[in-house]
Amino acid sequence: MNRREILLAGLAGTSLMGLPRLAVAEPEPKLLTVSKRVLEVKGRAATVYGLTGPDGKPGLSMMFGEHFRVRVKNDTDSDTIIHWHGLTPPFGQDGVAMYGEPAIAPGASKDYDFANTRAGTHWMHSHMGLQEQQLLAAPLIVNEVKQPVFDDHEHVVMLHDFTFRNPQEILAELQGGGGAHAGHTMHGSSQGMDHSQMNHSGSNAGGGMMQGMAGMMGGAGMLNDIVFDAYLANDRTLDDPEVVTVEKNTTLRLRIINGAAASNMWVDLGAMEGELVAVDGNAIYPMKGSLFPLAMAQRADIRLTIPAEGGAFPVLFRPEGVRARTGIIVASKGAAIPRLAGEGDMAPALDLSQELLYRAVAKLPQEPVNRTEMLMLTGGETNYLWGLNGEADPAQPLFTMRQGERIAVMMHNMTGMAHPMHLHGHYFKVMAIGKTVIDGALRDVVLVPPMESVTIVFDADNPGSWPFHCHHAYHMNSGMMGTVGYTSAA
Ligand SMILES: [Cu+2]
Repeated sequence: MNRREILLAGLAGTSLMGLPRLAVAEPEPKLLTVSKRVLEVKGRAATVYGLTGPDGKPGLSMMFGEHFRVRVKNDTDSDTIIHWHGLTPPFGQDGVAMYGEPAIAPGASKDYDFANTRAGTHWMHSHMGLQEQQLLAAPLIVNEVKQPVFDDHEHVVMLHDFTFRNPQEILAELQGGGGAHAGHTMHGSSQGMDHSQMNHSGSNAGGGMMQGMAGMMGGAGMLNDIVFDAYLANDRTLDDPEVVTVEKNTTLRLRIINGAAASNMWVDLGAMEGELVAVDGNAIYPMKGSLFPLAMAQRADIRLTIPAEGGAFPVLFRPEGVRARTGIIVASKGAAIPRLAGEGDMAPALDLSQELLYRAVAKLPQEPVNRTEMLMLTGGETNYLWGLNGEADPAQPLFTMRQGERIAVMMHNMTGMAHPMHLHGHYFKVMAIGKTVIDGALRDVVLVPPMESVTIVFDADNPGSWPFHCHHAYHMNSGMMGTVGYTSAA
C-alpha cells in the first residue's frame, strides 16, 4: 500500500479524451526471508533461524485494511512453512503444510495474498517440526489507525525459551522416557502455591520438585518438561538486556509475544503498575496490575505510564516453575540502568484467575450456540504420547461443522500438564471457565490447566480444514494436534 506504483500506461499514446490513461500496478509483495543466523547466548554461539522483513528487521508490520501480500523466501537448506498466527486467512494460505498447501522447499518462495481482517499484536512462526524452538518466529503487527492517539511509544517484545541442544534429540528423549513422565500429583502440589510466593525467596515445593526429578525429564515436575539454557527477550538475556528509552510523562504500549516453544510465562512489572489493554491482539477493557499471565503463543498489549520524574523500570518475563527469567528495561533518558540477576524467585504455575475477569471490547453477535463439542485433552502418561479425544491422528476430524454455525467447544484437560490450545482460521470467545460462564476475551489461544475445563465459542465462517492443537511444540509433535473440518465445500 505504501509503495503502490501508479504507472502512466499511456505515455506513448493517449486515450479518447487526449488524457493519459492511468493503470495501477499491483504492489510488489512484502518479502519475508527465512534464513539461518548466528546468535550469541551467554557468551556462546548458536545457529538459529531468522525471519526478516523487507527492512531487514524481524517480522512485519502493516496497517489494518492493508491487503496481506507477502512472499516467503526460504534461504535455508530445510523445508519450512510460516503460519500467520492471529490472522484468519482463507484455507490454503494459513501456513501449515498438509493443510491445503505444501511446505516451501529450500531456495523456493511462496506468495500469500488475502484480505486481512484482524488488527493487533500477532506473530508468525514455522509450523514445521520443531523449527519454532530454533527461533523461527517473528512479530506480525497489524496497526490500527487510531493507535498513536492512545500511546506515545510502542515497543514489541518477542519471548523465547532457548536450548543449545538439538530439539529433535530432546523430543526423542522425552518420547523414550517411558512412564517417567507421568505425574498428575506433581502438578497438584504446585497448584497450591499462591502468587505471594513470587515475592519471597527461599525454597518451596516447586524447588524440591526440580531437584527430585532427573535431568531432561525433570523440569519442574509437570510445569515444564524441558530444562532450557536461557530465556530470551528480543534475543537477549538479562546479562545484556534491551533498554527501551522513553520520554518522561508518556505512555508506552508493550506488545509482548510469548514465542516460547514450551514455556508459559508471567509478565512481571515489579513496582510498576500497567494496564493490560489487549490479549491475542483483541482489545479488552483495561485491566490494571503488575503481574500478568502469558501462555505459550499468547500476546499481551500492556500500557505503561512513565512518571514525570522518570526512572528505570525492569519488565521481567518469568517462566512458571523455574527461577531463571529474562526481561527488558524501560528507562527515561539519563536514568541509571540497574543490573538484574538472571535468576530470582521461582515463578508459580499460571492459572485462569485473571482470564476470568477479562471482558472483550468487541463482542460476538448475540446468537444462540448451535452445538457444543466436547474435546478431551489426553495422554502424557506413557512414552510422551499426547492426544485429543485419545486420538493422535490429524487425518481424522475431531468434529465437523457447517458454515454459519456457532460452535462451542468444551475442553477438558485430563492430563497433568497445562495445554495452551490454539484453533486455526478462526478466533474465539472464552465462554466459560469450569462451570462459570463469562463474556470473556476474544482470543486464539487459551490455557487449559490440568484437570480443568474451558469452553470457547466461535463462528464457523471460514470453510476449510483447520488445525486445533496444543501450542507446546513437543506436545504438538507428540500427538496433541487434531483437525476440525467443514461438512461441505462452501
Ligand atoms: Cu500441551
